[in-house]
Amino acid sequence: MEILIATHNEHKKEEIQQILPDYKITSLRDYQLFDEIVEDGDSFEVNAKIKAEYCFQKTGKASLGDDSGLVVPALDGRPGIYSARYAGDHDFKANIQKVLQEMEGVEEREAYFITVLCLIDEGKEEYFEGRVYGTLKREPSGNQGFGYDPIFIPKGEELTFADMSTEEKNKISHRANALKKFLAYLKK
Ligand code: ITT
Repeated sequence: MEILIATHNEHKKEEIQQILPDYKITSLRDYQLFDEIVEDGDSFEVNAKIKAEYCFQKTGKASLGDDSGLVVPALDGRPGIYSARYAGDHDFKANIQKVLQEMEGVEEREAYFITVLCLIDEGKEEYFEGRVYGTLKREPSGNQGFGYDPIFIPKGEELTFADMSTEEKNKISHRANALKKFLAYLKK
């Protein structure tokens, strides 16, 4: 069975494919859809829905939007829904530097990643949320993964997500936790 992910982010597509090996995971690129989707919602839910709706309207296929981000309570929840463009548009290094600068001298280093998935199909709109809690390292470490992975150490671990193999990250990540709920829904 195919699951169409409303994303331009190939890292996400690869992670989702690894987490759901029994499904054929496709993305916007596979449908030659290169428009920028304007994610101007004020929550992860709204943005996930915007992506899924765009995809469903264009293809008529059951579409899954993934809106994710890093939430830092000591920064009043930032970067949050602004994670992709916090300092520069998908400039992972600049975004990490901005978070580290804002966290200078801050002792409370708890943070979490969140993924909200929105499934849109004929007459259907469903949401699935996953989180992973952890702490922020003081300098980046590792070169696996993407985004803020080099500064995020999941609870109970010593390595950052970027120090881990994709397989290890995918066992415990926010995205994996949301996809588990999605799978349970599919199997209902
Ligand atoms: P699409 O909208 O096309 O799916 P995107 O990268 O813009 O791709 P988001 O709007 O969900 O996706 O933005 C998420 C940003 O949050 C992303 O660019 C990363 O900086 C960060 N992020 C999301 N998931 C992450 C993960 O698993 N590890 C590290 N950073 C992540």
